[in-house]
Amino acid sequence: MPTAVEIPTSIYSDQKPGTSGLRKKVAVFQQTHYLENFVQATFNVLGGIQGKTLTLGGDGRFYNLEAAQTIIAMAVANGAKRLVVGRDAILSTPAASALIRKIGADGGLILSASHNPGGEDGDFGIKFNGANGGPASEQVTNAIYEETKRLESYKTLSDFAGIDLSEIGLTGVLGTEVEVTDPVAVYADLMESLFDFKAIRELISNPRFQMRFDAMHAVTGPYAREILVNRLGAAEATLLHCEPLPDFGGEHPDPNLVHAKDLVDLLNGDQMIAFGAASDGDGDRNMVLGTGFYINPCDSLAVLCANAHLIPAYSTGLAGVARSMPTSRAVDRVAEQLGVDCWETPTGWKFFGNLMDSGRITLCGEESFGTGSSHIREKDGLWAVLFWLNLIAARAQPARSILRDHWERFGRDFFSRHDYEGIDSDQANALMQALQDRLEQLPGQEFEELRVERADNFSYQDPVDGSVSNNQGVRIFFENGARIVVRLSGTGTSGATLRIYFDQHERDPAYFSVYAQRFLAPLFAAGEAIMQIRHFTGRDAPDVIT
Ligand code: VG1
Ligand code: CO
Repeated sequence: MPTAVEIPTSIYSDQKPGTSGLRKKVAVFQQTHYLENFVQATFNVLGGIQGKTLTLGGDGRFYNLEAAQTIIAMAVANGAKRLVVGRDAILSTPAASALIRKIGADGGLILSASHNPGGEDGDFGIKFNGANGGPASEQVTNAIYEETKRLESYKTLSDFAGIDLSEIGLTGVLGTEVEVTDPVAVYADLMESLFDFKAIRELISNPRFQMRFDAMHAVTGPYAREILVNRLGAAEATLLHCEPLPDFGGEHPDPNLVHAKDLVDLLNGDQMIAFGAASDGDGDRNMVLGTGFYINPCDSLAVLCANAHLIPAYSTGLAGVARSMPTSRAVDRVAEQLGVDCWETPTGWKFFGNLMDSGRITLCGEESFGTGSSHIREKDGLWAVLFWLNLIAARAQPARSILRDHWERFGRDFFSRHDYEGIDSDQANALMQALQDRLEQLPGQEFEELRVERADNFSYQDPVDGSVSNNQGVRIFFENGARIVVRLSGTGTSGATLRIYFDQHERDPAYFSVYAQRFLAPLFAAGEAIMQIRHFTGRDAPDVIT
């Protein structure tokens, strides 16, 4: 018979959540009390979870199941009323958000390190989402961090053998109902309510329209099978790497040109495949490809906004739109034409939550392969794929010409992000500090024939709760309209990752087909001249270019 017990603990001083939850190496999470401390701190910040309903699930990576059992025991010992857990402790991030909203839960815990590699030597992560289904705000994550530094004990169960998570069902443990649920159904039903499944089914049944979806051995496999194959009639061959593996097959489950190279090569090599897409570890990111080319996420967001009226769920129009600051300004042009507001927020989905809850925006996105809408409070990989399929069906045009038409209308916003991964933190901080020290002197100066117009360090004030987030990245604007943004990643687990974002608008169709890396080369040179990346990091070239 399980009994609730209180276990004295010692604190860890490194439990500060980053851009999206707490992410650490698996071995760090496996330390005694490490996970428990973070979970108890979260419960405490919520004012306890007595009588509350929570969801629980993750992306299926190594340590997912063990962590889930630990959390179940703690939730019971802390007096939760009801705990709804995805079968096998699986819930993609968007599915968790959908489930929280559907059942009116008080929140949920998501076990994921998203696009970070998994496996015993890989990363693990955990984050808390609130009753709106969205990531906890910065104030809440800061409060959790403060609580982890003063915690003295946590509550768990003794004599608890765990719950059988492999079968759907209901178990009472002390006063808590623990329900194991189908991780896919609520999400798949939601998708079916948003899009024209009939039109997509017809498109997919056309033998000339071939597509591939790459789940990268991560969580979206079962979701893609249910939605694309079972509900939309796609052939089994559509699914690539759709068997989830705890180590994601040893790969990096990040849908970009580098890590989803198999899919990119397929779309480049096989002229018969009209559409390709991939998703990340926890299913909230998407990459979309047409035959022989890739759609930059910033462009994807702009296209979705410009065409939203063609989709059943958005046929009455958009309340407004938003993008993270480093995302290109392509969507701003669409918003202007639609006559709706366009908000610019710091990096990370948590900043979109208040805008959606207050009805200010309907669609939003980030350059990091994240797009979504107010149907949930997370970015949503398969949603974006279905949106594109619905558009291709409604416009009876391939992805490529939809994008081309968009550029003809709005001009093309060339965009690229250069990542320097695993650099020494001191070097990265020195680069950022040197840049900030020079910010005021930059306007008027010329670098590689590009003159700086203004430069600043981005701050955001939330229009709903008034909270201010400072130091969200350095922005350098040039007189020709180009922009460079620089910031350090908040999702890595070793060293620092320097992210540099470049964008420039072009109206002349003669340039639309130029390769982005070539078009932006003068801006890259100006960036090097200003930041001296080579000098500070010793690196000659970025590790990842998108
Ligand atoms: C990165 C992306 C950011 C995204 C975050 C979480 O953060 O740049 O846009 O919201 O990952 O995405 P950072 O701090 O490393 O730049 V995911 O798919 O990990 O939930
Ligand atoms: Co993710």
